[in-house]
Amino acid sequence: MKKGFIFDLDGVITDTAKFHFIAWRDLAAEIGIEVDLKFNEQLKGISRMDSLERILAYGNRANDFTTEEKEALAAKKNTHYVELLQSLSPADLLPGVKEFLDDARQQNIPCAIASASKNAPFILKKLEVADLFDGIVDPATLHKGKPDPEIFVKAAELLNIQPEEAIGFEDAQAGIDGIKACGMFAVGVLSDEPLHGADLTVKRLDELNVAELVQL
Ligand code: B16
Ligand code: MG
Repeated sequence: MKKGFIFDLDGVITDTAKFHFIAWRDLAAEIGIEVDLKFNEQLKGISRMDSLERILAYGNRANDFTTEEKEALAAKKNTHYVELLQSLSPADLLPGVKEFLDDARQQNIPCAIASASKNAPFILKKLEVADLFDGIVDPATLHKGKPDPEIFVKAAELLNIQPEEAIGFEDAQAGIDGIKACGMFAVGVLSDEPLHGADLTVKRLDELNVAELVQL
């Protein structure tokens, strides 16, 4: 029996990648770097500072900024990103998410968020689903990002269960790798790319039946 569900945020609960893209694209343009949607794929699931480092490397500017300057660039991107998030509403939940979370709640299956985003609590509030989660891992407490399993282990701890007792939902390969690395059952969601190692792949969460899933 599985005892809890652990969700990635961007790409599983809602699609914030489009807002990240606008904010990074504009920031990069200010320092003479052009990024496109294809490059943006590489930033999915990657932390804010690691995303900036990837953009600087892509524009051959990896050594052009001090740590303070990089922190200021990341902060500027985040201010713009948070402005864009103001328009989020429950209509921005991905299809089937609300139904699935409501089913889990009805069946007393606790849910947690394992997202690299420091904006996760704000995003969940805007989507009006914050009450449906029993825990959110604070990414500021992590030593390593995905594909390290740390974030998923911490999410299981928040639910007072073992990783093997949880089911993890992810749209990115790094996330699936992290889920599998701690012995969790992995559900791959919505990805255009094949997700290697996922135990199950679905397009929408309501393709799944909560009662059947917990029997796995
Ligand atoms: P923030 P996830 C990730 O969310 C995004 O996919 C990634 O593009 C972003 O850089 C990261 O969160 C950090 O977000 O700047 O808001 O702290 O897929 O892990 O839910
Ligand atoms: Mg994601």
